[in-house]
Amino acid sequence: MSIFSKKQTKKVVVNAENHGYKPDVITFKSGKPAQVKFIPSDNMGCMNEIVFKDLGIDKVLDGKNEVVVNIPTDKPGTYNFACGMDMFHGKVVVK
Ligand SMILES: [Cu+2]
Repeated sequence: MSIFSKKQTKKVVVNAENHGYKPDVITFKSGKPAQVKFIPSDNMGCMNEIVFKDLGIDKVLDGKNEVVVNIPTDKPGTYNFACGMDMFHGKVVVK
């Protein structure tokens, strides 16, 4: 087992008819690689884009494939994310 197997992975379901992101707050411990997997649903609505403004990330959610976003964990911090229209919100907290 290498240190890389210790990656932290958390899933977020994207559903425009169910208040957006579930869960909408995700926490990670600092110092270990971390990723958020966005899981599409049947009700993507306008949520077909995921934007982490602070990280310069803007990805397409096509409603079919999971989308992985890597989160920097070198220091504690909070990274907000939103749909492309900035209507639905969530945040990733690195503690
Ligand atoms: Cu939207």
